[in-house]
Amino acid sequence: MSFYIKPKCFILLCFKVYECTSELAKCADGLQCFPKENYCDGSIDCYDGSDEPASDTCKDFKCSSDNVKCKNNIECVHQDDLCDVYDQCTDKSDEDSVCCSDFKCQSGYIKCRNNVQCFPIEYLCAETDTAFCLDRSDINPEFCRANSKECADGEIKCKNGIHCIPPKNLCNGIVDCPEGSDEDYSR
Ligand SMILES: [Ca+2]
Ligand SMILES: [Ca+2]
Ligand SMILES: [Ca+2]
Repeated sequence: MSFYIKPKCFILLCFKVYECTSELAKCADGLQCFPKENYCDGSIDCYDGSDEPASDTCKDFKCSSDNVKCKNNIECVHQDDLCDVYDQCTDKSDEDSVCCSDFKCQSGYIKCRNNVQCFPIEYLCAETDTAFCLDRSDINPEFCRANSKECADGEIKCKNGIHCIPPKNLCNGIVDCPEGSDEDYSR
């Protein structure tokens, strides 16, 4: 008995009977699975393109619970992707500056200084030169200090007034505060 399976045979027999897990849907070719929320999201997931059917079908399609329709009424965009700087809708309506300035960020996100984009609060002055906000306010120390939260119970604020570290990270030989104040012996 041979355990070798010819690729073609494997694809036709095994993939077609392969069930997608609950958060996934089958492409029309019966071979691939794709995340359900990627149906009518404007980018092709299935090799056969069946997750992006003719626009009429997508127009009638109701987005799943965490998703909303783009202005073009064809694509769905996840709520987390609204006002996040990146265009998910091909018509860019998920980043519409008028809608975004009225848009309240969800918990865990804050508005950039431009009041348009939302970004994850942990990105606030994260140790990177790459800004998330188009106005670069998320890496502006003054903006970060104004928006930084109180440290959690038992945590210590870094000298920059922005980041918090647990006490065990103080003088442990590893720089945890971006400006290195946790390893500053003069402190
Ligand atoms: Ca798709
Ligand atoms: Ca977006
Ligand atoms: Ca440290």
